[in-house]
Amino acid sequence: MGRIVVTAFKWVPPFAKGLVRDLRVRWALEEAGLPYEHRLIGPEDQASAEYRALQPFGQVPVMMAEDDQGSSLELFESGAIVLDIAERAEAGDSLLPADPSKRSRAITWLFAALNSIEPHVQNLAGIDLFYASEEWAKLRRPGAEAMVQKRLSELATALGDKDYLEDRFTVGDLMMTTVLRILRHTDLVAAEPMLAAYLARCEARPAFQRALAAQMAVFEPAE
Ligand SMILES: N[C@@H](CCC(=O)N[C@@H](CS)C(=O)NCC(=O)O)C(=O)O
Repeated sequence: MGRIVVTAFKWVPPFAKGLVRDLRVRWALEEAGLPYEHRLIGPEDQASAEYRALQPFGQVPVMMAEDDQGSSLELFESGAIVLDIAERAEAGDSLLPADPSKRSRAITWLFAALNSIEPHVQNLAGIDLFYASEEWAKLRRPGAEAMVQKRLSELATALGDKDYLEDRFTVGDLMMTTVLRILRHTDLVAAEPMLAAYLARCEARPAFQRALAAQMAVFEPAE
């Protein structure tokens, strides 16, 4: 793989620092040992026709990758990007097992993170971070929180006493970790000790720490 560029925001409010979804892509690239650059964007870029051609919704992340022959690939959606990286990193077996059945199980967890857990987590985070003072949000919050608790309890049961969702760290754990992190303003993950330990285990990975430091360095540059 040739040059890799990932889009990220120049600025975000404090509640989003360390959670912006380019973190997923940075982490996958770090796990795969693929060097990358970032392109920092702001609201004008998000609205531009040029950026919309790369990301129809004006969001981050986008990954632009050139292959060694010079042809380029532009991808959006963090799940699709992370999977693409995992497939390219196959030789290193770093994010997806080589065995086809184990590979499908890992991909299943990636979808579970994005499709069965994140919508509920995002719903609660949206209520708390954007609408907390609205009357409707106060009424809706208990139900939204209960749904997250239910999903976390179910996830904790599936994890059991394993270190990872399958028998080793995969792209599914990477995505699940970034989804659980969205709840950091609550004590919901802490209320599930096995899940809290799992989250800490995944976050302790050196590749995660490098990815997080790279995102945070944009928002809080060293003096
Ligand atoms: N499903 C998309 C969601 C991307 C997303 O929500 N990006 C946020 C940052 S974490 C964003 O760009 N928000 C600004 C906006 O929606 O205008 C993905 O996973 O890539």
